[in-house]
Amino acid sequence: QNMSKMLDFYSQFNPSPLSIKKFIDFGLNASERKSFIFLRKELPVRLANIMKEIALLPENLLRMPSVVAVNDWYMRSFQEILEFEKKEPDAETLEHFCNELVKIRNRHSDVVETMAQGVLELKESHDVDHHTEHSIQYFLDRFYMSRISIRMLINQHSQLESAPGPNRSKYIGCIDTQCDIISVIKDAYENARFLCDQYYLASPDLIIDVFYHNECEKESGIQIVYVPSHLYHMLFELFKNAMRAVMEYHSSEDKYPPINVTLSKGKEDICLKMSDRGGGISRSTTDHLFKYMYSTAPQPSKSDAHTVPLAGYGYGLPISRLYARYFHGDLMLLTCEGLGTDAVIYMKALTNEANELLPVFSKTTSKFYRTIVQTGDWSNQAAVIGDRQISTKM
Ligand code: W6P
Repeated sequence: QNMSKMLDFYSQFNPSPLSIKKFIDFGLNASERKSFIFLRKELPVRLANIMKEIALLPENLLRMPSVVAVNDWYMRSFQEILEFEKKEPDAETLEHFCNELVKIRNRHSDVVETMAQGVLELKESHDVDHHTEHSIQYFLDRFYMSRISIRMLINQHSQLESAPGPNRSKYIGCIDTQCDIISVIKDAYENARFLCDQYYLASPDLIIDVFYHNECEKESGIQIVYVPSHLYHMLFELFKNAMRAVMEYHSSEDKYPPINVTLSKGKEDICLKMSDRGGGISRSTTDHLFKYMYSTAPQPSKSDAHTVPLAGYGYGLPISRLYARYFHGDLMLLTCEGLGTDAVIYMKALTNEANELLPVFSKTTSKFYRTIVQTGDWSNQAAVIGDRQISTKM
């Protein structure tokens, strides 16, 4: 019907990625009216682009009740925004639009958990082959990234009015123009430590070291124009993992090696390295830490939730990496089994290079969902000496 025609129409457009610099210019100079006119096109474009990909998911996943629910939310929100296509941008419309955005934001607040539930429903009812798992990984990275970006747009719009004026704060929407990285680190550390103390009755100390490319910055400390809530999310996740590793690895001792955070600022990048001496993990395990299917285990029941405060990897790591990549940064793990793990967060130091990284739907996107997992062209098994069997090529 009309719905699928509108989806076809809006999915033809590519999303327009904004840089942090553009978000700031927008917040300082643009009127709410200008923002409205941009969003009433951009939001349907971003929604349609990802809804087209939902439709490409393996059929048996699409049938799972949780996935049906998520898809319904997207269709409703898409339609609600289309209501504004031809409206006059008067004060009444602007206020109505803002209220609708808040409604939509609330409707989608549990999307991550609900999608995870859908994947769980699939796992419990079907055998999931490698190909399906690969498609789901590919999709969820794009889907959650799309969601991060749409929420960013909604947040920036709904917080526009708080910006102008002579005693403007250092915030533009959820962007902090003087984000003090050290205090975000300390905040995330303290909150993770609280959970760690509750569970293990002790916790590792934190040591922070800072390195500057530009000596002058010693005075002010390392500041960055960034979304502090995104940085907090990544750090809290990394601290929980690091603390758990340290506490478990040194459980028979009464002293725990500290967690070291090394912060550095160069010309292009701001780098944050968190090193724990929690014994590391094997490379074979490391490969799995960013996989949604691997992390999708039945959640501990609500009743024993209080006993596992530093629980599981969950979706924490893959989503943290999306937050890092969203503005063209990255998150990496380097682990030495028997020693410990380094987790590194990279952020762009320049606001005009911190561009949104957005999934784009195109005719070729569906290929990624169809591609058979590549047949290996490197050997992957040790030969059994004396085994007479000769393996044949397909
Ligand atoms: C570990 C495993 C891990 C994941 C993420 C961050 C830190 C750590 N430490 O042992």
